[in-house]
Amino acid sequence: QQQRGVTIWLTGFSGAGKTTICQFVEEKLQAQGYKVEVLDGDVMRQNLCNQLGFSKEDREENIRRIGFVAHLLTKNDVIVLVSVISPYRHIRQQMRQLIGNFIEVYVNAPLEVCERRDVKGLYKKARTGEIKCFTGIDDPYEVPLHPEVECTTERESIVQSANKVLNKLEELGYI
Ligand code: GGZ
Repeated sequence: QQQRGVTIWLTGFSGAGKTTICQFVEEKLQAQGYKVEVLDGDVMRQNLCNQLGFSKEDREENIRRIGFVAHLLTKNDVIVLVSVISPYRHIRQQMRQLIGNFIEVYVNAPLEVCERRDVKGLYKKARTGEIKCFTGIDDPYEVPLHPEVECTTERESIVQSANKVLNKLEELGYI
């Protein structure tokens, strides 16, 4: 049976666990023989989306470009994992309309937890003002209202979070 394309859109704060969940889901799916592609904001900003900053306009442009690639891949029956903060609800909604086969995953960790983890030291820089417009500190994040999946990463393991995503894929008949 032919694989059907779908985009799994992970949204949440920096440090919430989006990338880690993606990597785990990617490995599981690849091991089962599925074609998978990960589009990670941090990586995309080094190539397709270089020159883009973190103003509202630039974030929207970043999401539009990544969403367009996700759309093309989804049309070609790839399972796409998109990992971007994507703080604006209306753009996420636009991407849902564009892509069609769309699963929104809210990677939910309280700001204080992300800040405590501070894997890359970015929150510290945001607090001292070295980085401006940092999501959650001095820039907005609009919480998803009806995500298909919610991962509360401070209370569940990576395996549990990843399984929620995999179960949803199964439930919707993509795997
Ligand atoms: C938020 C920032 C910022 C600001 C740099 N605000 O956790 P990371 O480090 O590795 O990933 C974050 C990434 C955010 O890029 P996205 O493409 O996901 O953002 S958006 O969807 O809003 O376009 C973070 C780092 O870049 N970073 N400056 N000011 N995150």
